Formats: sequence, structure tokens, C-alpha cells
Amino acid sequence: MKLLLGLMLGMGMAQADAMISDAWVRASHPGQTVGAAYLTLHSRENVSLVYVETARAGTTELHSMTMQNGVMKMRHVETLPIPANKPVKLAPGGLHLMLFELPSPFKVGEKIEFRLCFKNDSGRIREQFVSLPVKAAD
Ligand SMILES: [Cu+2]
Repeated sequence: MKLLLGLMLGMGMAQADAMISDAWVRASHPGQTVGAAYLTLHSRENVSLVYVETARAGTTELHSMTMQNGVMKMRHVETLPIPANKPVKLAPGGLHLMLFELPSPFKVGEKIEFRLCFKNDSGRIREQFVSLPVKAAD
């Protein structure tokens, strides 16, 4: 039964799954409690990224970053619209996933699993699991 349900979910999601590229988690130092992750999201239909979590952080928030009067400002973004076939890039200096309350450092070579929840125009929410490699900051 569980297997059958899994297959059905898998089939239902295959078409709508977002494509993920340029995904990585910034390596962190021991004792560092805040981290960041980046990825580019591409969807074939209009969706919004409404929730992100990982077991490797107490809280995960989507943030934007802008320059205001020469000062970098970060803002918490509740939902991120991803228009059909228009990739949205989360990258250093701009949109990013901010990770709080890190219980242990992100080490280069590790893979960190994230759960992303997307909502489509008809209000249906589906989840997608992605594994992001840890890389040293450029
Ligand atoms: Cu931030």
C-alpha cells in the first residue's frame, strides 16, 4: 500500500517538479550558528515557493538582499513566485536561503537534504526533496 501510494505520488509529481540547478550550501565553521544555501529554480508552470526546511537547521527562511543607501538589507520573503519557464536564481548577494540554529557545521563534500514546498495557481501544494552539496565560499 505504501509502495503503491509512493508510485502514485511520484507519477503525479513528475510533470510538475521544479528543476533545480546551481544548488549549494555554504560551508560553515564550528560554532557558527547561521548559514546560507543557494539554488536556481525552474518550473514549467506558475508556482510559488512557500516553505523550505532542512533537518540540519533549526529554522530556514527565504531572504532577499538589496543595497539601500550603501547598506546591505536582508528581508524575510514569505512566498517566492516562480513564473512558468522563467528561472529564479538564489545566489550570493541576492535571494538566499538563510539557515538559523545550526547544530553542526556544514562540511565540504557533505550533501544536505532540503524539503521544498511549492504552491501552484490552483492552490495545490506539493513537496520536493533536494540534496544540496556543501561548497566552500568563493
Ligand atoms: Cu539572510
